[in-house]
Amino acid sequence: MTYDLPKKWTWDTDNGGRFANINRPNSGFTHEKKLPIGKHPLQLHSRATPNGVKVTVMLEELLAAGHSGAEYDAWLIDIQKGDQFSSGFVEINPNSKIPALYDTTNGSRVFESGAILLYLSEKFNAFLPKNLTKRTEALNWLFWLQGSAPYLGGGFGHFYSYAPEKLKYPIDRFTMETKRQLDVLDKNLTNREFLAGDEYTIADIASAPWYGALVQGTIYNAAEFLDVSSYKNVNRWANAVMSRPAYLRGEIVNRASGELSGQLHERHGSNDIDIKIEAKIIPEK
Ligand SMILES: N[C@@H](CCC(=O)N[C@@H](CS)C(=O)NCC(=O)O)C(=O)O
Repeated sequence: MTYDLPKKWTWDTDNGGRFANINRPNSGFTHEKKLPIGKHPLQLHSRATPNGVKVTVMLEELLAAGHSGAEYDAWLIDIQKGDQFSSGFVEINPNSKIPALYDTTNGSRVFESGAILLYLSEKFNAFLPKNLTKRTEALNWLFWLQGSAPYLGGGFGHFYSYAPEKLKYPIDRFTMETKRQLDVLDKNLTNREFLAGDEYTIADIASAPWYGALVQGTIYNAAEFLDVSSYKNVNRWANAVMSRPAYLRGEIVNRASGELSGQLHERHGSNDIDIKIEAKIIPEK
């Protein structure tokens, strides 16, 4: 199918795509609504998509490492309903995308998941090496992830899973790029336990919900199509990172889809997650 380009593009509000109801060609808030504020130092407004999971895993890792200042309230932003366009959310993220964080201890707003991971690692001095060369290697992979994942999610995932029609050109283009990225990761992990070396860092926390979930078949249902089992090192790394207790805790926070019993819309204390874990309702990996 070809597209007869008009001279000037106009917004077709009824393009049939899965996100047609929330996509718009402009920014800013659509309705007045303040964000709630809970009792903990950190207020997270998010949803358990791969970008959201990065942050809840980081917060659970910090708590597991004894940083009690990382206690947080996690509020659900229902992006399908347009919660990201409230005046309160736009105040902390003018880009209207989850995740966004508000730090009540100093009034900082933090948006962009990579910036949130960096902010938290600097605030708590954790999951980022102090040595400049090692720190830079971790940041190399963090920035690599932030630049690469949109080709996986917005490119491959969108055209393979969500677009109203299966179109060969974009699927081939983004499949090629996704496989190239998996190969980059696989080669990097040949002689390394983690992405930046022998230390677990925010680069791993950022990447597992995307490329780890991809090879484990939990996003886009594309394991066979992409032949994910051939990326042996990525599989080994994903299994190690994604079986960490903090990962298993973080990945259910702000979850509002899938099995009803596995959903945890809001988190206001560790007990909210404990109950889910004890009931063993987190799906087996
Ligand atoms: N670069 C951003 C991407 C965030 C993003 O794309 N969030 C998606 C969910 S994964 C979202 O909020 N979508 C809602 C929308 O597009 O209106 C980040 O890393 O934080």
